[in-house]
Amino acid sequence: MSIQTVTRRYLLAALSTGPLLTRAAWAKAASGQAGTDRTAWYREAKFGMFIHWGPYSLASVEASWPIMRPSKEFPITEEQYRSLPRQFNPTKFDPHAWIALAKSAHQRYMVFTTKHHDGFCMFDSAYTDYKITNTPYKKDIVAQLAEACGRETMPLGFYYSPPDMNHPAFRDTSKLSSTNWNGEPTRAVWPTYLDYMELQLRELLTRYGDVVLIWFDGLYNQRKFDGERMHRAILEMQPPTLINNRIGIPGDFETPEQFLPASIPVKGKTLDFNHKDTGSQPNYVPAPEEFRLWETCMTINNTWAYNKSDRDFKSSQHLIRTLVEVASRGGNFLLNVGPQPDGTIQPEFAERLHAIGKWMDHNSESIHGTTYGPVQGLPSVRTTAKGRDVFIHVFDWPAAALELTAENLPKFRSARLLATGQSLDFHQKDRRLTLKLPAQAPDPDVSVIAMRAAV
Ligand code: H79
Repeated sequence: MSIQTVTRRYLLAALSTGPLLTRAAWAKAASGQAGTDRTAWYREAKFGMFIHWGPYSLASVEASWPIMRPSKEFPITEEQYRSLPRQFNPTKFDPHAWIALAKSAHQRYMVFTTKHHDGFCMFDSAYTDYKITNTPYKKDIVAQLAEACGRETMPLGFYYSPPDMNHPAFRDTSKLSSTNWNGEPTRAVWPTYLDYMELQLRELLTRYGDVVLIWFDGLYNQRKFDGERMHRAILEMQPPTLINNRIGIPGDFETPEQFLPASIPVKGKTLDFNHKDTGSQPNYVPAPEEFRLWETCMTINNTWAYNKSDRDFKSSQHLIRTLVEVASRGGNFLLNVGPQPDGTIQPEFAERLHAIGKWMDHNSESIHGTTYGPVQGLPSVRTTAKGRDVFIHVFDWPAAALELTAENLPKFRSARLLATGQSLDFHQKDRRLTLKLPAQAPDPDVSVIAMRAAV
């Protein structure tokens, strides 16, 4: 199909979309003043499942990067990579099994790769042939996942990559992706690529029920994607949809990738994908209006896509502590799985999610619905807070007593071990809290003490 034909199709489809939201109505929705706080559910959820899955999963190579940055690490030619959809037939794909696994870990939302940088669509887009319905599998994966999530009340968000190696208006596709993977926005056809993006976003936001968030990706020169226009299109379709910060303009939340910010992110200070340092002190506790919402996304091993030779799994304890660590600084934790080519999730991932779930069975109260706690920057102790409760997470259990000194601790009325309900003796003098503890840590991974403030 020529670019001209494609363009005409875009224009026809664009004309048939619904009424436009006025810019003022959009701005209001975007700034969270449309009534309730759009981010309320997300702040409550805290813990989500990221899913990277596509034909690349067949080859045990990372998603898209093997053709954008060929290297010894990614041993596949662009031609081989591009032939993978012809073999993609995940007969064991069962969205209910994914949801059951997420629920067992107490994860409260999912984010799925509808299109990675390679441009392959896991949904039946009308605007490309490079898509799931043209594989031996034939069925729309996104539709099945969305249907199952709708039935089982699992909030679903869509990862959508602005960079697109397959689209001839994004880059000259007669060349290798490695030569022009950052796109060619100076070519005359570039606007047709932006049309394509907008139309696909409209498909994703009109066909698959509620889309709780759009997760854009790609880290370089994102201004070229006209983020304002894409935000407007998304919020016209679904005003509550949250949008991350990777399309060149600020979003609803920041997205540190594979790391945690060293302190609580605050407005007006640098925080981008490679800045661990947020510009504030490790023990700084911002006022609520200073806080910037954020989400760390992280892999369980070292790869986003399924890779049979990546055996470098983080331990369950490490993952539980990371979840606690993220929550203690007010963030969300989006933990990735890369399903196998057949659609199932490998046992090493499932085991770890089950282990997190076992910890959450007893301790989720200290995570869900909480925000950063009043004590920051201490070794081996992390706090979260919710209403009148402060949750003290202890990594290294002290011999007999736990002493905390902090400026802003409220006067407490009671203390109990969250996992067992056992009350603990404590006293407070000036800024110091002393808790008497049992000899044994109630939990080898993280023990939680729930403190209730006296009003
Ligand atoms: O989808 C996952 C990654 O593919 C994507 N974001 C997550 C969620 C991502 N896009 N850009 N980046 C990650 C950062 C880029 C890292 C790079 Fe590299 C370092 C690109 C080139 C050098 C990693 C290492 C990829 C190729 C070599």
